[in-house]
Amino acid sequence: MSRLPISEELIAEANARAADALEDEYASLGRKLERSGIAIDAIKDKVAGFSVAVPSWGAGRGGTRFAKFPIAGEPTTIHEKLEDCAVINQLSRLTPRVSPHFPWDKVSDYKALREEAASLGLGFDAVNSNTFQDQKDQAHSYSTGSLSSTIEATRQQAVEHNIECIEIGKQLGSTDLTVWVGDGTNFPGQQDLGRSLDRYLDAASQVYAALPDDWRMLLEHKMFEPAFYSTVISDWGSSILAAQELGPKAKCLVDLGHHAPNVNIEQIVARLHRFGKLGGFHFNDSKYGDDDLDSGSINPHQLFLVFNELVEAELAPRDGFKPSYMIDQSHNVTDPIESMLSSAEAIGSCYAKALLVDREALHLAQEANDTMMAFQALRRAYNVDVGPILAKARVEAGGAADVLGVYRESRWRDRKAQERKAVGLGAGIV
Ligand SMILES: [Mn+2]
Repeated sequence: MSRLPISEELIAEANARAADALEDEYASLGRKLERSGIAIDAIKDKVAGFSVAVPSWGAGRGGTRFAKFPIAGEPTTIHEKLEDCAVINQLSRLTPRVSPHFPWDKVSDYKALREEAASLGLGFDAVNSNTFQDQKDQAHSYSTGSLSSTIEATRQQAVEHNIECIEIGKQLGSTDLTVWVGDGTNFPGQQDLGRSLDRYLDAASQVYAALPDDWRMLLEHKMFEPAFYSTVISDWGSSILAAQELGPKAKCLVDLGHHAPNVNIEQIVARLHRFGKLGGFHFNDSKYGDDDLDSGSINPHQLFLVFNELVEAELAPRDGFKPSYMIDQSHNVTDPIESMLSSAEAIGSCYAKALLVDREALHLAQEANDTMMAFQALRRAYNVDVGPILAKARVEAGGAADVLGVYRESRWRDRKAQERKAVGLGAGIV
């Protein structure tokens, strides 16, 4: 039985107040797009079919490496996190899946957890393993590495943890295992750069061997942090080489914030797709070397250019192109629900804008080396305010025209502050 968290009457009343303005703006945009030969309803239907997963850990207030500042009513258990994720999806209708992280989200009964999620209108996305921090009562420390550790027993422990994540994921209905390791070094000479990769590949192949036929292993690279001199899977080059060596079920996952500053990430997307290795995407934004700001908050144009490549990939799929999209952010100064509502809107908007690109005009200009017209084909789409398309798709699916307005009106966080136990002043999770 469905038990969606926000009152449906509240949403309906707010949508009724916004209906005239939305119809007017949607009709006006429809006429504008019609003049370019674009049917607005077709774009709206594509947007309605688009979704991005939210991470269970994103529902809580994150932190920097130094501290976190909890807010009243923050979720502390996977059950409370699911409730908050259900709010995001109920209002936005863009985030129907949650990506869990183990052992953070461990429970005794995963069948029950799957049913609980389903009753909130949610499913589960990729499962994430965690070998970048030690857990209580853990036999071997990951302080000097996990899948690439020089210590065989530590590598074995990391392999077994990943296989346990697959077993949990099978019960939750997941079909992807995302593997990011914090393995790396802080000093030149600390580890042999070649042999550490050998050890990683050997251990990762044992995880790969445990994948069910319909599963994928998504390798997430990160240039630095927590290791600051070298990381084992540092860039898309290391990632695709590892994925190619592991086999067809191994794909690369691109996190927008895990590159050197100013790297051309849209080109990486195109490259990985060219070789059938683009498996997933983590959305966030960054200004310096960070990777946790809200999607589209700093550089929405880059997000659009990434989606331009993803839409190109959709139109020319290779090797069963089925990217797993997830928001991966840390919310330090906002209500996490509000950040993810805003981020889902930013991500959906860039997808919609990429759909508006006149591909024929773009490709013709590219072939003719007409640089300005090729650029203008992108610029025209980027400049369109697609807000009414997203709002219309949301409202038709039962979501809210004004997601943040209805969320605030619901007083969800205030109400949860009365019910939930307070969060401690823990260390930050990056
Ligand atoms: Mn990530």
